[in-house]
Amino acid sequence: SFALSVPTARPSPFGCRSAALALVMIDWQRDFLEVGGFGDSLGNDVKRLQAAVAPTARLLAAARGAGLTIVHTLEAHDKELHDCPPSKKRRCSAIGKTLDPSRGRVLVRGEPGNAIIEELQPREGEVVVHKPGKGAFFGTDMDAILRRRGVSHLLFSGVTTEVCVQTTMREANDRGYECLLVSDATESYFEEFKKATIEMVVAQGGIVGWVATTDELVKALS
Ligand code: TIU
Repeated sequence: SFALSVPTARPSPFGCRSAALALVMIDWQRDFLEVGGFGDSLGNDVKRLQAAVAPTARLLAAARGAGLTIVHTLEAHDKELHDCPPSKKRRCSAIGKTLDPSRGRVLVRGEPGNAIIEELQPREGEVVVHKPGKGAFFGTDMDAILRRRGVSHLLFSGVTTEVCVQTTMREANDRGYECLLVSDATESYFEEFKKATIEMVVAQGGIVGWVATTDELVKALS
């Protein structure tokens, strides 16, 4: 373990022991990034999310090199949708349906469309958390897994910035974790929502946490 420092993070310097730090990779799944998937079915321009894939791959490589805990999350429901509230199903009617046979059922665990994209595949020994909601702490073992490993500080990458990433970051912040959003390792279908999320995280002295870039993190991790 080593002392990690990001002196140029906003709104103030960020630091911790590397052993206390985890990289949280939120929902890098085909459902959100590919044409024909869930994000597309909601009317979004899914191509926008591609911009964050290469920076995230660099961040992931640096985090692995530094020996950080790596957690991958997936928005995924069980086959019977027992863990999908009727309210969610009513407003996202594609959930559980087969829109494209090659992708299987939408947002259902284990289906081809529910897999993490090729570029960011988890490795053996990394944590994979399936979550029924937008936040990764609701209805999961996320908190227990992190605490058991002595993790107190979290780096966030993923899609989409203002939905699953921000929800999870706020859940973590309320549980006492120190959270940093990696600004170019996250992306949204809405440019203005990503920008607003970044600004609201660091406003008021860091009311939700910190923001820094992949370059700043790679430097701190190497
Ligand atoms: N719709 C949207 O922007 N996002 C989601 O539904 N899930 C995640 O953000 N992962």
